[in-house]
Amino acid sequence: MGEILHVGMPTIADKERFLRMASDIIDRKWLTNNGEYVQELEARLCTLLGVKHVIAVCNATVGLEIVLNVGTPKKGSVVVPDFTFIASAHAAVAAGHKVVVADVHRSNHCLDPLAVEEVWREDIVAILGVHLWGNSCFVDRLQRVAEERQVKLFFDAAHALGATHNGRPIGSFGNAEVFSFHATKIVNGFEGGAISTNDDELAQKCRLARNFGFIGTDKIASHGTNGKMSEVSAAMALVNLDALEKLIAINRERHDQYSSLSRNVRGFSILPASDGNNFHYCVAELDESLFGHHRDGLVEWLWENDVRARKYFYPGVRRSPPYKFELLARCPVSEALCGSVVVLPTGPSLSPGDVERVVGLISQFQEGICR
Ligand code: T4K
Repeated sequence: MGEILHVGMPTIADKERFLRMASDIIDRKWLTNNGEYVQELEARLCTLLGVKHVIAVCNATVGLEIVLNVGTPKKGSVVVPDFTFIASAHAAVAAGHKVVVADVHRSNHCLDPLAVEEVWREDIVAILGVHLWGNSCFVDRLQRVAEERQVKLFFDAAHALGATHNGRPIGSFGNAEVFSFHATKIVNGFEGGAISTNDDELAQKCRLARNFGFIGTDKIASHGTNGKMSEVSAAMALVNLDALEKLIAINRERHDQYSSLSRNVRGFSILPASDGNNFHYCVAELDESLFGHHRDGLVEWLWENDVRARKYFYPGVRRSPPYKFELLARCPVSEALCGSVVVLPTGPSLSPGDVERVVGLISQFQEGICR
């Protein structure tokens, strides 16, 4: 037994600096609603992502809800991948749309443009690609589908801060992209998110929607919600943003170590990260016929040994009760992944010895010397 290892243990890159910033916030008595740190974070992200506008929000789910609401010309259906965190679908519904699920591609677990074509129907108003695990989507092909069908294209980039596609930062593609600063993400702001876009009009609509539709103190220009980011979240995100490159480098080392050690485990392989990945997630696929055991048994064994591996994103969108109306949708790749993926603890809180321990436990389980 050792320390409990989690997927998504929060990183706090510089506690002292964060505490000084928290103290400033208290002294300034400006706690939320477009405060100084929120504005600084937005400016820093504009530079990092190479976009004209960043709108910081309270979390990615609300960020997605805002862009899917104000960024589509009318209500209709939004295509989402079946294999994603449920927030991608929930946001579409919260924005007043219906959900149409499409399958993902084996190579990167991201929305498959061919599957999008297969499920096409007249009422679709937007496609929501998800850069799952920091793997960039098939951006160009999705863009082509969106242009041909004259619908909007958005990206859920909750996993992808610091990742690139063909050398260009994720954040600048489609009509808008949305990041997460949840505690478990590569840049943690306790909670938080950001919308990035080059579209001036959309940016303005998102800013209004983030703050109930208020212009100034009394005038309500549009419908809106409370999507504001607090100053304390922005301060934490700023502190961690400074460590982004270092975090990617450490994640990459852990990823390489998992990949090389797992080569000795039959039927258990680490999903190769796409070019430009931030390596924040370490995702394994288990082939039951070669591994000799079901995925769930392995996850149980790891938990018994204080390794909190996860079955993300089981059971998939269409097998989650609110979306069962989509059960007839054919998603064979997602279906297989829901039964075979294991997400492993990684990040700076793990030592190389911890990675050895995790892979050692997986080997022990396979060899049946676990009970
Ligand atoms: N799109 C995608 C593709 C996403 O993955 C997500 C969120 C979103 C959109 C929406 O983003 P946000 O609205 O959250 O900004 C989590 C998170 O709540 C969620 O943010 C994340 N994706 C999803 C993948 O995981 P849980 O319930 O599985 O994780 P949770 O909170 O139990 O944390 C995982 C482990 O991390 C814990 O077992 C222990 C450790 N942990 C967690 C927290 C919160 C800590 O050590 N300290 C902590 O403070 O949902």
